[in-house]
Amino acid sequence: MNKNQNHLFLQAAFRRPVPRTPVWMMRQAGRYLPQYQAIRRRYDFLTMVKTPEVAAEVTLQPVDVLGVDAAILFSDILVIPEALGMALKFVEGEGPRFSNPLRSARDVAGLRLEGLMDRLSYVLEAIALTRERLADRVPLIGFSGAPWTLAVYMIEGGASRHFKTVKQWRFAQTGQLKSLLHLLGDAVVAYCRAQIQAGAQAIQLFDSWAGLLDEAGFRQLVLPELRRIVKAIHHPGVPIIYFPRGGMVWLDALRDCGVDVMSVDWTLSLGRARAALRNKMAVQGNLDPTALYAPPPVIRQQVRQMLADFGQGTGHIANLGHGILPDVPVEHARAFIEAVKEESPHFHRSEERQAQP
Ligand code: 1CP
Repeated sequence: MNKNQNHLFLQAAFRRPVPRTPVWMMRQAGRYLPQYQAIRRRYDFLTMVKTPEVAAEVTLQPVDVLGVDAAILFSDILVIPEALGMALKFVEGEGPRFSNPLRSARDVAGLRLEGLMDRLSYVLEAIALTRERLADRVPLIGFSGAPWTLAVYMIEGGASRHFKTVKQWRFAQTGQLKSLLHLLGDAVVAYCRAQIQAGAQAIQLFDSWAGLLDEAGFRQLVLPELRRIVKAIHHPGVPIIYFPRGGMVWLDALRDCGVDVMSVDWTLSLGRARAALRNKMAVQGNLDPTALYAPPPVIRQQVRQMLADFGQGTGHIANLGHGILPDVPVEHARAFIEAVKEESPHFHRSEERQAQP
C-alpha cells in the first residue's frame, strides 16, 4: 500500500499537497454499523468505552468496513466529567445523564482534578492498542470535549430543551462558570497531552454546544480557554481540530485561535468558511448529516457541490457537518466516502495543472 496515501489526512490538515481529499465521519464508530450493534448487544456503552480491547475493535470497524482515511478513538466526551467525580449513566434511548449535576460553587470545588489521568488510563490503553492494530494504515484521532460543551452537560445533567440552568450560570453566575471552565481547561490539557503521548496522531476538540452562546459569551468564555488549551497541547506533527457547532458566525474571531483545522458545520458553505478564516488553516466538513438519508446519486451530487464550494487547493478534510445519525443505511455512508474518493481527484488534478509553469 502506498505509504503517502495512508497519511492523506495529516497532509491535508497541514495543507500540504494531496492527490485527493481525505475523508472520515464524525461518530463513524457507532450504531449505524451492524458490526457495532453486534458488539453493543453484549455490553453497555460505558463498558465498551472502558474495555480497551472492545474500544480498539470498534474504532477499527469504519476503517475496515468503509475505508475512511482516519480512525477516531471510540470513547465519549463525558469521560472527563466522570473522572472528575460525577456519576454518569447512559440511559437507553435517552442519552447521557449525570445524577448529580453541578448546582453551586461548592459542587465545582468538589471536582477532583488530582489523579485525573489515573482514572482515565483506560483511554490511553485503548489508544496504544488501537495504534498497534491499525499498523499505520490510517492515522488515529484522539479527542476531547471543549470546556464549554462539557460544562453544559455537567450543569444541565444531560441533554436539555432550553438550557436554562447553564444560561443562568452564564448571565448570573459568570465567576462560578469561569472557574469551572478554567478547571475543565486544565483537565482537557492533561487529557489531550496524555493522548498524544499514548499515540494519538491528531486531536479534535468537540464544542458541540458552542452555538448556545451569545457573541460576548463566546468571546469571554470560550476563546480564552481555547487559546490556552491549544498552546499547551501543541505538539509538532499533531494537528489540532476545533469543532464549534453552531458557531460559524464567529469564524472571523477564530482565525487566530491557533488550531490547524476548523471543523465547519453544514450551515456555511466551505468557500465562505475559508474566506472568513482568511485561508489561515485547513477546513473540515461539512455535508449536512441528514443528506445521507437521500439516495446515493443525490449524496454524490451533494459531495460534488461540497468539493466545488471548497474550490481549488489543498487543506480540505471531507466530513459531515456533525455526527452521522444512527439510522443512516451503511450503503449511504459508503456512498459518501466513495464519492469523495472518486470525485475529489479532479479538483486536485486541476491544481497540479495550475502549478505548472
Ligand atoms: O447507545 C450507544 O451505542 C451509544 C451512542 C454513543 C456513541 C456511539 C454515545 C452516547 N457516544 C458515542 C461515541 C462517541 N461520542 C464518539 C466516538 C468516536 C466517533 O465515532 O466519532 C465521539 C467522538 C463522541 C463525542 C460526543 N459525545 C459528543 C461530541 C460530538 C457530537 O456528536 O456532538 C457529544 C455531544 C457526546 C455526548 C453523547 N454521548 C452519547 C450521546 C447519545 C451523546 C449526545 C447526547 C445529546 O444529544 O446531547
